[in-house]
Amino acid sequence: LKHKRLVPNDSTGQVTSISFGQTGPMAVGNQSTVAWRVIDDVRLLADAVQRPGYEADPAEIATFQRDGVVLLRGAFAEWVPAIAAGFQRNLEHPASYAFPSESTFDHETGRFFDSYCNWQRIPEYTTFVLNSKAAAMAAAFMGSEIAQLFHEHAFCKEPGTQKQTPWHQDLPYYCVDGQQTISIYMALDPTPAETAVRFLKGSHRTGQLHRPRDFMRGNEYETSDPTMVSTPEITDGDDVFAAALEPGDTLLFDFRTLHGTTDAPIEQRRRAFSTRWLGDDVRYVDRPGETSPPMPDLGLRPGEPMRQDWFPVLWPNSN
Ligand SMILES: O=C(O)CCC(=O)C(=O)O
Repeated sequence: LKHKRLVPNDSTGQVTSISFGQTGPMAVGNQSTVAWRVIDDVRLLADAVQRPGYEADPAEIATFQRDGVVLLRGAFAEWVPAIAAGFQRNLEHPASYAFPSESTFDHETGRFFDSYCNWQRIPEYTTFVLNSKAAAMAAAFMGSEIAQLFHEHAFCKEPGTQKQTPWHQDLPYYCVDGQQTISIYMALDPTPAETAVRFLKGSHRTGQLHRPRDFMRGNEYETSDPTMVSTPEITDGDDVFAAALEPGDTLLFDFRTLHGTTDAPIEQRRRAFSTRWLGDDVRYVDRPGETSPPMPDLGLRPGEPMRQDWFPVLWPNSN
């Protein structure tokens, strides 16, 4: 199968053009463009800035812990224009940012784009992670002393797209393991419930990890991890959470919560911006297959905490 792919054009691994080619079985989002790390030691920057606290509603925390997902209406409404402006550059110049991925084939309509690990390259994202209440919110909902930033991830489906986001958990794609994890996913556009990301309630508590899936084809990654199982088909009878979203509405979900979408056509551009957070019990894990992102130079042994010079602890404030 042919699809759009980013091709490094010289020995630096920098990508300046999108061309077409045959690809292997892996996801297309992990090809080398620019380096995702720009700052040698992010602790210095993190320590220079204070972040606000967050008074979480105990009932909302209980919902998150029980269902693996909770919706906070309007939680980040004031951030929408800035984050959307930052994302626009990423959409227009994918190869200038890290891990861009096009998940629609040429014969399909619309565009399903995502890109991640750009918080050091997009000043609006830098400002959000360093200054917003997201870090304190993440710690409160995870029931964790700390909130350590893993990365951010932005998604866009353009009008005409009918590509389903395959049902998946995020944890099996990542080189981390733990029970205290959270994604803070902010809608940037009005989104009807039919096309919004939806969640299988309670799926974070089954103890099962499901094999990662390629967003373009929907097929499972080839992985030798014998403990992972296939993703079940989610049907109307399942206990699914789905809601229409307005810009700034925010879904909090555990890395283990199964989520995906229908293939209902997108009528209005639908963008979302997610930050991914690690709590007290999260540790590095060696996954047999490819991880998102691949981090061959991370230099950690299984069981070690993620390094704070790459992944800043943003809650609590350091002083
Ligand atoms: O917005 C979507 O369709 C997918 C979002 C997603 O998979 C995620 O944030 O992990």
